[in-house]
Amino acid sequence: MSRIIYIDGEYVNEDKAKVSVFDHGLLYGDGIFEGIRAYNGRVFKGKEHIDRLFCAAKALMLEIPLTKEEVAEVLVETCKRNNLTDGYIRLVVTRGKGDLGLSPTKCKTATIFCIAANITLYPDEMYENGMPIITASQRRNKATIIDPQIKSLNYLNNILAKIQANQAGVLEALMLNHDGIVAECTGDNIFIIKDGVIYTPPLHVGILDGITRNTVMELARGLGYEVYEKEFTQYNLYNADECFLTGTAAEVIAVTSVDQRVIGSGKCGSITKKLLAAFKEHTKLDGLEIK
Ligand code: PXG
Repeated sequence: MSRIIYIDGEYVNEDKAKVSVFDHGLLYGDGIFEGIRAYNGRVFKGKEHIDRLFCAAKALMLEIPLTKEEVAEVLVETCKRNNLTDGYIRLVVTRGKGDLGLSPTKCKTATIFCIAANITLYPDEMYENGMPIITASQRRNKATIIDPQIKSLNYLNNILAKIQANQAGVLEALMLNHDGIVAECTGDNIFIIKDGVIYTPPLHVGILDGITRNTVMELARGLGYEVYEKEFTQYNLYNADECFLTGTAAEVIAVTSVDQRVIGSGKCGSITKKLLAAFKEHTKLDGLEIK
């Protein structure tokens, strides 16, 4: 079945959804995106994703040709037209069609498109048993150069780390920041648990302000756990009792070894299991209704 794609004000068949070779999103990675989930007929954390998109646009002086309300409508309508109640939505805004040359002055209007489809990052078995990861030698972008809070179309930093994961035979890589402090993974935020207390790196380390990260912190506090945004090192990670990753695509997944050091019992830990269950439950309730 051909998908229906939203592009620049129209809903068209997948084969008609085309972007110009002069689009600066393609030529220079000049654009931003959001990866969003739909669960149970709702666009999960739709408002939060739209807010983050507009913040990134502001930082890049990129004018989104729709209001936040109109973007919300596009998310819902794209799901509806694809009969999707559970799935993955990719929303992309580029600087638009210009000409050759870096300057965006020739790009009259931004290109905006939305795909509603599916995504499977990791096998089901890993959600039960956890996954091994490695540390990439590639460091996360420094916030003073390209702020990782901007979810831009330039993911080369993360892709280089992902290549290292693939080469090591694992599915995800940990990225340290410029100073060697644990930052995040290529497409997920990281948490550790030690003596019943939950820690995740603070934003100033240079990470994406993950929407799943914020949701899990709230859920964990609601369950009575102490949660701290605190810097930690690989040493702290290797010696943690539990470790897990969060992301829209990854959801919540336990990490059972890092650089061949077994984390805790080597199984998905009991607190991680509770958070996984709480997250799953929460996804059924939250978000913009697809109707
Ligand atoms: N860090 C980075 C660098 C990300 O790209 C997250 C953390 C998690 O943020 P959210 O808001 O989703 O909880 C992301 C988001 C993929 C893929 O194909 C990954 C993301 C988005 C889209 C696709 O792996 N990660």
